[in-house]
Formats: sequence, structure tokens, C-alpha cells
Amino acid sequence: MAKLEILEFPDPRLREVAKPVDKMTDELTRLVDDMFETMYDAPGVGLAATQVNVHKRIVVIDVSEDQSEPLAFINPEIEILDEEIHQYDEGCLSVPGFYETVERPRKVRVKALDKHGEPFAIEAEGLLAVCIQHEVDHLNGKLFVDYISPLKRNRIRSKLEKSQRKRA
Ligand code: QAP
Ligand code: CO
Repeated sequence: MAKLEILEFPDPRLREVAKPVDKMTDELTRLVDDMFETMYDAPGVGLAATQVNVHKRIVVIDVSEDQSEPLAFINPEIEILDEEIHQYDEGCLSVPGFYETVERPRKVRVKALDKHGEPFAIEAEGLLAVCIQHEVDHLNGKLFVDYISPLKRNRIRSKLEKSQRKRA
């Protein structure tokens, strides 16, 4: 397994729209495993392939306390089950060190293929529902900072650009 490099805001590659996976291959199964390793190492609760510069519709999530509930979603499709909106303080491995409140539908159904290419569906509320919506946004080139004010977003951009310049 391998740890992958995570793109950081405002990298324009985070704005690419990911393409559907047409067939699970050994290579893509390996990518899923590497994405779990990268997420657990961070540590994080969710990671989209877009964040590791692979523009395919693949997401990994584990919102358990002890890394015991890995969920891989290939070609995920979200259906909103409840118009009620909840707020959550979101972060992102591509926006390290920053957290902002985002509003999203509280309950969703997700249909996807698992890591072996078998279809499954789950209903999600709470952190899992937030996380799935956040990760599917990544596949569409969208980031949680797109939901906050331009002033806050520009401040975050400046700070991250500065720390990226220091590291380069
Ligand atoms: C998305 O985000 C998410 O700033 C996953 O310095 C976030 O795993 C869904 C992380 C919140 C629901 C609620 C962020 C790690 C991890 C950081 C993450 C950081 C180190 C973020
Ligand atoms: Co994210």
C-alpha cells in the first residue's frame, strides 16, 4: 500500500469534474486501498479521488472512532431524503487547519458500487450524511469553502498559499 499526495486549495486540479468508473480493475482496487491508507494516516474521515489527483468517481469514508467501518463508494449517487437542513463544522484534508459551518440536507440515500463493483445502497444521517455530501462535492469540483463568504474564503486562500510557498 502507498500513501498518496493530497492536493491543497486553491489547486485548480481540485476543480476538475471526475469521470464515472466503467469497470473495477485491480489497479482501481489498489487505488481504493491507498486512499484508505492516506485517509487513516492523515487522519481524516473522508477522501475523494479528486483530492489525490485521480479524476474518477471514487470516495472512501470511515466515520467510526476506531477505523472499523471503511466504506468505499464507486460512482456514488445521492438522493435527498429529508428537506430539513443541518449545520456542521466541516474541515477538509485539502483545506488543512480550517473549519467552517456548512448547511446541508440532514438525511440522504446513497447508491454506489462497492470496492468489488457490487451495487449497494445506504441511508445516512449525522456525520456520515455530511461526509458523503462533502466527498461527492469533491467529485464535482466543489469544496466546502464554496459555501462560505468570499471574504472568509479569500482569507483561507491567502493563508494556505503562504504556507504552500514556505514549503516549496
Ligand atoms: C470531510 O474531512 C468532512 O484541517 C472529511 O488539519 C469533514 O477528514 C466531513 C482534517 C467534517 C464531515 C465533517 C482536516 C485533518 C481532516 C484538517 C476530513 C486537518 C487535518 C478532514
Ligand atoms: Co474534503
